[in-house]
Amino acid sequence: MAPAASPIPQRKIIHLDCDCFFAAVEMRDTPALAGKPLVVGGRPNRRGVVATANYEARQFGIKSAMPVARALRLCPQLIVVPTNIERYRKVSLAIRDIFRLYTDLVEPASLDEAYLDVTHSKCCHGSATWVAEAIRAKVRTEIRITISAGVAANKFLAKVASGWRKPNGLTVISPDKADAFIRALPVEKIPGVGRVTAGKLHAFDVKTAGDLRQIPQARLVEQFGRFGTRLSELCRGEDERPVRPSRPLKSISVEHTFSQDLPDQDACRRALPMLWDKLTKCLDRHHIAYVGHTQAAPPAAKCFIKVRFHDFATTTLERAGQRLELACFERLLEGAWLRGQKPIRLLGIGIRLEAHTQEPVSLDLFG
Ligand code: TTP
Ligand code: MG
Repeated sequence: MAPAASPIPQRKIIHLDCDCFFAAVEMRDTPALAGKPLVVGGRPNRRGVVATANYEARQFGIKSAMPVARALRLCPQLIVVPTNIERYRKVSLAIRDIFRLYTDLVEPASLDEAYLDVTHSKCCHGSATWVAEAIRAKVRTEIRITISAGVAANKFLAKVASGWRKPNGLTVISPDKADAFIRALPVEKIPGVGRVTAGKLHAFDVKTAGDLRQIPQARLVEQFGRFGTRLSELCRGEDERPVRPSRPLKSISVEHTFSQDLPDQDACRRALPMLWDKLTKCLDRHHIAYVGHTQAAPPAAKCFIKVRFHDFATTTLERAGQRLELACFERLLEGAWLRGQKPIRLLGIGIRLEAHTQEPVSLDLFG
């Protein structure tokens, strides 16, 4: 019998965004700057613009993309620090390393922000809120800057949530609160709605996402083109975009160490369905097709088995061009068993994701 596809669980997405990122790095590295209004950006006499302003400078109305000369008029005591992008890049990589301690599914969205999918993460007892808090604490102590986070069931809501209590805030939009939250959301808080779009919407007397729901989609498309369709989805809280990891996974595998060694090949064969069940759950999570999961024939895969004998001798056997199904691992088991023919303490099965197969199985992951 073909294995049934597992039901898709409610997703747990975290969006993280550093507070006044470039300025935060500058204040960290030069503590005398902390607490004073500061912008990072081009020089005023060269028509430079503000890359970012710290929160003290924002109180004067200073914002990103504002000419530095104007910022100085708003706040004459403003400190202007030139941009040091290489330094920010290094800090950004160190922060991403922290994110990856909690999940492989990290999609950086810019130098200072990323989406994480922790739906299946076992960290922090499976609580996305606790993962977000753990990451925020680790960034604070190890990187010594603050990062705000939003937790929700999709990327759109998680992003809105991360901006909700900035700086140094955490906002969780639980599924039961999402609808009420969105209804009351001012349209200008919807990512992609800038001043011009907000102005047009206000002219229709549309102030919140709830108001936006009253406008027929066709009307929104007429006004805003493709973005109209998106607006119609977002105001209902719909956003199916997956978190696409930037770092390609090399393999997906599962393994199990048995409390008692498996004595022979038959015992190992009986253990394989349990491992296959675990593996298919991982494949589902990464949108990788396998036999019995989809109508269409899945692409050929490079499958492997790992066997650790009771004396810790370990062997791996792999074969490319395989139909991804339980029987493929049964065949691999025969070959791997013959290499030792002694009791087995650990079995693992998996697939490699390098583009060795005619059609890379990782296609769905990054396509
Ligand atoms: P943002 O995350 O948009 O802003 P921020 O981190 O400075 O402040 P916030 O607390 O509101 O998140 O952008 C990240 C960095 O990208 C920012 O520190 C500087 C840079 N940037 C520019 O260079 N130009 C811009 O117009 C913007 C918006 C950001
Ligand atoms: Mg930021």
